[in-house]
Parts: sequence; structure tokens; C-alpha cells
Amino acid sequence: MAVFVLWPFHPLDVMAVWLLRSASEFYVATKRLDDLFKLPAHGAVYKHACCLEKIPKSDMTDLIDDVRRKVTLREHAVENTHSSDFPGNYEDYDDSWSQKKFEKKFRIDMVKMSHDELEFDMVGVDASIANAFRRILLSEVPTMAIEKVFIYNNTSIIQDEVLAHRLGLIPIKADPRLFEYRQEGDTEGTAGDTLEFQLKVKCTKCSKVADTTDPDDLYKDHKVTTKHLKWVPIGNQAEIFKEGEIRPVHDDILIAKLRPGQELDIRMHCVKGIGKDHAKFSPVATASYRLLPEITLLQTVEGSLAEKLQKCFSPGVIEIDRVKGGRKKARVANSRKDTCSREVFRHEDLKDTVKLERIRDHFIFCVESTGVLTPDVLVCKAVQVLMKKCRTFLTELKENTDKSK
Ligand SMILES: *[C@@H]1O[C@H](CO)[C@@H](O)[C@H](O)[C@H]1NC(C)=O
Ligand SMILES: CC(=O)N[C@H]1CO[C@H](CO)[C@@H](O)[C@@H]1O
Repeated sequence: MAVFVLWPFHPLDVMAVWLLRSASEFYVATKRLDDLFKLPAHGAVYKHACCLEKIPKSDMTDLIDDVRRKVTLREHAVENTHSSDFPGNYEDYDDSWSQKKFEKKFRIDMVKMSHDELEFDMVGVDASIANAFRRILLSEVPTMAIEKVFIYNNTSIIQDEVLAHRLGLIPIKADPRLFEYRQEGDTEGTAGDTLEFQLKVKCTKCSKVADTTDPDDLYKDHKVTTKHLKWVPIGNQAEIFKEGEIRPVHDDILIAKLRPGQELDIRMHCVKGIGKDHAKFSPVATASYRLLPEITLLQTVEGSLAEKLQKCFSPGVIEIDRVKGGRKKARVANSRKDTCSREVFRHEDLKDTVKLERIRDHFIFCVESTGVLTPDVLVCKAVQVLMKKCRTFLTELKENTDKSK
């Protein structure tokens, strides 16, 4: 039986490709399908096809390779966004998963790292795995944050609840690995699960009143910032932690503004928690990934058109070379820098000169820490969290199969 499967993709964009599965002959529909009949959903199976033209098998293999490995960016749509490299999907491809194949393909390349930012490439995993790491980084790696605020006095213009919320969001430099989660219903807190801070500020007038309207000269302590937060050791904490080890990450975050006579007297309890519970526990400012862009020039672009092409992409993506006779010629220098804006498709004279793709299993990760832990520690921690989840799942699976036996 001849069964044709509609292929939702073609390099020339004018034809839909028909793939004859489990056969050695492939055909291209030479007319737009929408002209022939109403286009059904992708993947529909046809018994008949017309206007077909035979194409060589090698071309088809290239095409399948592209579809399996890359996401294609087109003028009006982004295509092949789903992974399709699972077993049995393509004839002649062994897409079954094996540890050995994975180990050979998988790699992590460090690109740059500073004390609060990390960029690395994760190659050879499915989007679901990469996304799991991203989500764990955002919401399941624990940190310490202010949870309970005891306000003894507040004559500032900021309401108690707003103040408490602002305090909660301050990143606290304290290694969460050294603390336990606080037990539910526990209001006191112990040295093992709680950090205490104190904020006691009173704004006063400066005695020397100069001829000025600048509040910095007129008043003392009129800006309450994180440098006013004092750590109060509980129990044996003073012996365990060195001076300056427990403190807000930054000491210039503005908490409130006061005027002479106004006063804040607050005690705070910091506890361990995760971002899933409240965003203030999230250890990262951002954790995101993007796919590695791949830009291919389909034809030579020269002269003023080359300059126009360069302007369509992010700086550094397209370079212009001088060739014989002083002509300018565009060259793809570094596709990685591209933001994939697809600007090039807005220009009639350029849109057919380039192919924009992204490698489906090449993730460029960016992790920006709030400063509590260094980003490399956070990523390792995220891996541990995922491993723990897997172990829990395996144990439960085993328990259930044992039970049903
Ligand atoms: C609260 O602060 C105001 C202004 O400094 C002061 O007058 C008042 O006595 C304080 N109240 C308490 C309970 O400390
Ligand atoms: C506990 C306390 O003193 N709260 C006060 C803080 O300041 C606001 C505004 O001045 C008052 O409404 C609160 O009663």
C-alpha cells in the first residue's frame, strides 16, 4: 500500500514535501498543497497524491537530518520545534536511547564565569532535561531569606506590611547548606535553622545646619539601607560563623527613607526555604537558556546588500570581507551572537539569501546569581536536586511494582 505522509517543511518554502515512508523513493509535491485541496493538520496520512516529482534519497536524508537536529526560523513561523528523534520515527535511523550514545554526545562547555554570572553550553540533552535544570534553579535550590518580621516601632511613612515585604526580598549571604528547614509550627527558631537580624535606626538632624537643601547634609541616617541590618547570633552561631560571614549580600539596598524624629525598631528571623514557596528564596536573578543559532548564507551577498545584511543581525554575526577588486562580501562570522530577531525576512531582497536555524540540543545557559552562592555551586546543587527527585521516583516505582506482585 502506498501511504504518503505529509511533511510540514521544505527548504524552498514553495512546496510541501511528501515523504514516502518505508520506501526507497521520495517525492516532492510540485504545487502548493493549499492550491490542490484544503490543507489538513500536519501528519495526516494520504492514500493519493498528485503532482509529485521524484527526488533522490540522499537529498531526503539531508532533509531528515535537518528536521531531526534543527529548529528552522522562517518568515512567518518557527518550524520543527518538537523533537522527533525518538525510535521508529524515521526509517534507517536508530534513535533509541542508550547510555553509551548519550555519554559520547553529551558535553558541557564553560563559556564564562564570574562571581555572580555563569554562561555554559549544555549539548546533547532533550529540552525537557534542560528545562528541568532551569526550573530547579529558579524554584527548588534553597536559600535563606527573612521570613518573620517583628516590628517594635515604626514611625516612618512606610506601612508595616510594605516594609516587611521589602525586607523579605533582601538577599542574605549565608550558606543555606549549613542550615535545616524550620519545622512547621515552630515559632521560636534554633541556632540550626534561624538567623536573626536587627534594624534599629533613628533619623536625626545634623547640628551644623549649612545653607543647603540637600537631605544628605541636613539629616543623619535618613536613608535606611541594608548596611544598617545587624546580625544577632543565636546560641553558638557566633562560634560557628566568622564576623562578616552572615550579612546582606549588598549593603546599599534602600529599605526606607526617614526624616528627623522618625524611627525604625525591627527584629527579623531568616529561615531556609525554596523559590516554589516564595520568590524571595530564589537563588538566581535569572536562569535561562537559548538554542545555539546557526546562520547559513545560501548565496554570495555583495556590495551595499552585504552591509544591509550585516545590519539585520546582532553586531558581530556578519562580517564584511574585501574581495578582489575591492568589492565587499558578507560572511557569517559568529552565529552564536545572534538574537534570532528574523529581521532579515522583512527585506524582500535579502530573505532568500540566508537560512536561519537553531540546534535543537545545544543549550546556551545563563545563570545569574543573586550573590548568595556562586552560580557554579547553584548549578551543581540543581543537579543534586534532580538526582534526588529521580531516586525518589525510582523508589516509589519499585515499591509499587513490589506491591502489585
Ligand atoms: C517609637 O518611636 C517614636 C519616634 O522616635 C518615639 O517617640 C516612641 O516613643 C517610640 N515608641 C516605642 C514603643 O519605642
Ligand atoms: C509597630 C508600629 O509602631 N507600627 C507603626 C509603623 O508606622 C506606621 C505609619 O507611621 C503606623 O501606622 C504603625 O502603627
